[in-house]
Amino acid sequence: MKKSALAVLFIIIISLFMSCVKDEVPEDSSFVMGFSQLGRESGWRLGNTQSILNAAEDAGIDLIYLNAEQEYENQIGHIRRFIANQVDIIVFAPIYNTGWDNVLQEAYDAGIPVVIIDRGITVENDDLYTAFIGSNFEKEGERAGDFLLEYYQGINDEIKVVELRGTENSTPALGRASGFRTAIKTKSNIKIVQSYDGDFMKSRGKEIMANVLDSGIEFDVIYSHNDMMTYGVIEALEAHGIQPGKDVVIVSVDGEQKMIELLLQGKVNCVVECTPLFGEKVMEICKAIVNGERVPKVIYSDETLFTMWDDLSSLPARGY
Ligand code: GYE
Repeated sequence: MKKSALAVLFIIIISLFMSCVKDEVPEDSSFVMGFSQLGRESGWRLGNTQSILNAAEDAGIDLIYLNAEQEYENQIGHIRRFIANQVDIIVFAPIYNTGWDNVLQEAYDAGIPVVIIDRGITVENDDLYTAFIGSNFEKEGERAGDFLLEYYQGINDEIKVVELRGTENSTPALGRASGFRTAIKTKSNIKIVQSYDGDFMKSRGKEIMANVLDSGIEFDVIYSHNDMMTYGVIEALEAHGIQPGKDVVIVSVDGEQKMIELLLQGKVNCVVECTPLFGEKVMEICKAIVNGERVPKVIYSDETLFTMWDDLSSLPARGY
């Protein structure tokens, strides 16, 4: 081969190599963060992803973002890929509570710190992750229950609650179920008569509500673990000529903009806030970890409750 042809070939190979490297490890990096998001199942989730992407960009952190599309196996694969790429830190929102010990041991052995965001995990050795940033789901469940205690104050008839739970074995579903039970235990006439796995999906919310109505089960309250399922519940109730928020008391969790509007319209009675907008916090904590600083193990977001009794006229746009 001629020398000039060889030179051209060399340049092509080098530029191909550079473009591959660029995909995985962006230039000018302060440090590289691998981020595995669990899915796109809700407005909450989209808001959370955007918050992380924006905050990483603002902080000048090089982010490798992967989405698991609701598959646990995908998330395991993401973490292994981040380890192989030797990222500086791994951030992930785990779809389930359990099943992470082995892969996190691999990250630990590779010396890569891991920050858990949004949903928590249970591992045998808590040293396998450095910090958790997200919500206190137990408290959210308690707030939902406390609202009912107030709403039914002085009423001693039996109050029948139908519960729609989030994804099985996810910490928001576990905490929102258990916190709620803790709160309503203090008033013996409020009872959960049915509880269903709605997987945090609008379609499941609608389907479950339609089945409940067809079955003729009596109920006074719907407690739904997230806004998406609640949208489905509302559609099914309205299709049956039942007025949500009036004929049936509705309690939802998340506080998406659309849900606050339904609260203002009187179609929902109470919305427990769960904020997805903690991207800046994640970047701040990850920077500190990469710089070798000590950080708190658990960092909860500040959250509140919106009810039919509140004046929400000056509530700022929710941003999700
Ligand atoms: O409530 C729900 C989303 O993990 C807290 O996941 C999050 C939950 C949120 O699908 O809408």
